[in-house]
Amino acid sequence: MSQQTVVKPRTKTKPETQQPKLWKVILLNDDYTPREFVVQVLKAVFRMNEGQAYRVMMTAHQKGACVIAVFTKDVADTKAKEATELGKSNGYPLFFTTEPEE
Ligand code: TYC
Repeated sequence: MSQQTVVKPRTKTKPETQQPKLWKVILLNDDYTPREFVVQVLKAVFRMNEGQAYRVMMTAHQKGACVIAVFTKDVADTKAKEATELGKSNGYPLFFTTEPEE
């Protein structure tokens, strides 16, 4: 039997995989939530260490807002809600919001 190389036409059938859009979780400043409480929430919900949490809290405190991290939409929404609820259940107006990355 003679050896032949059969070259199949390369037609692309699989579409390129799209990266899901990432969402920022943003901490907003307020005048009532104690600084130490904000740090505790950042450590608990966003797994930050003391130093990271303190810097993010101080940035929000001084500038009005601070981006904490980016996640898929589901995770960003869940974490923002969980962190906001922690403030609410302790009587504080602490607020976390989300917005899509460019
Ligand atoms: N501004 C608050 C205070 O002076 C502390 C604070 C910091 C609250 C950051 C919210 O996102 C925040 N007690």
